[in-house]
Amino acid sequence: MTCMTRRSALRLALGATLAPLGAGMSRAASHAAATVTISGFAFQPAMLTIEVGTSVTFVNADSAPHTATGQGFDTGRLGRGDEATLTFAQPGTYDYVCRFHPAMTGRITVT
Ligand SMILES: [Cu+2]
Repeated sequence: MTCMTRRSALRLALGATLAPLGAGMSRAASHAAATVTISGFAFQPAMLTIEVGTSVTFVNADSAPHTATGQGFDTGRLGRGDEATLTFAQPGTYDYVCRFHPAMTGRITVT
């Protein structure tokens, strides 16, 4: 359902969006990227809508460790300043929480 890298795939994904006009709408040329920042014990934005194939980078800006954990994906433990990138390859609604702080919730809608 998803794939992830612990390293920053964000730059690669951004590079892919710079395909010239006229390259068509092939999947390889349409990789988009989004960021969810974890700050103040909250996901920002908590509600995010993206297109299929978009890579979402979760960045932990808090001192406390967090995760973004949903059905079929998990960033794993993110310490201060850590980030993880997940690519959402299937449409759907993905609710997620922080495993350490279950009151932290978010939703990614993939269209
Ligand atoms: Cu947390």
